[in-house]
Amino acid sequence: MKRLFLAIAPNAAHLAQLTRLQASLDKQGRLVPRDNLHMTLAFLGQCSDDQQEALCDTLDRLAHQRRLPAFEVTLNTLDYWLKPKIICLKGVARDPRLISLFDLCQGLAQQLGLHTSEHSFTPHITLMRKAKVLPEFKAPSLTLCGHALHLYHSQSSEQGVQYKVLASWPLTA
Ligand code: 2AM
Repeated sequence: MKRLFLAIAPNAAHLAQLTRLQASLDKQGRLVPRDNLHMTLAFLGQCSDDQQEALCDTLDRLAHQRRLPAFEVTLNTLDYWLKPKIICLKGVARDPRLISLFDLCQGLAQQLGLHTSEHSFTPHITLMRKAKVLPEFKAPSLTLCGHALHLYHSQSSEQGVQYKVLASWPLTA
């Protein structure tokens, strides 16, 4: 079994902005390493090899049929989420293509009997974990263009959590 999730990776320019933003956060928490910054579309939880294969086959087919839409989303608000104790940069899913991609990922997770989100979708990138308080400054605005969907394997090691990309699919403009 593998702990998997589907997500979008920020490009180099966005990573630079996000790490600058992280540097200005109070050090009361654990910063997410640069290589781990991502925007989750579906946390799938523990997946068997069969579930992973079925998921990848379906996404291969949908990508081939150009049914995975590219999208834009603006993340411009810093928030502190009390329950997971994270600080994230969040936005609102206004682009219908992003909403349909989120619905599609959640639908696939449901069909395969995997974890699905119990919350409405708030696009966000987690910047800090085990955070204590929300910093009081205005966040920069960052507009992400989703051009590829990645399947990540989340692996815990002594060095911390590592995310490995197992497969990627192009999103069609
Ligand atoms: P996050 O995007 O809010 O940080 C990989 O672990 C990703 O899946 C993380 O980015 C995390 O959310 C999300 N995730 C981890 N555990 C989760 C859970 N139990 N429910 C929902 N999402 C989870």
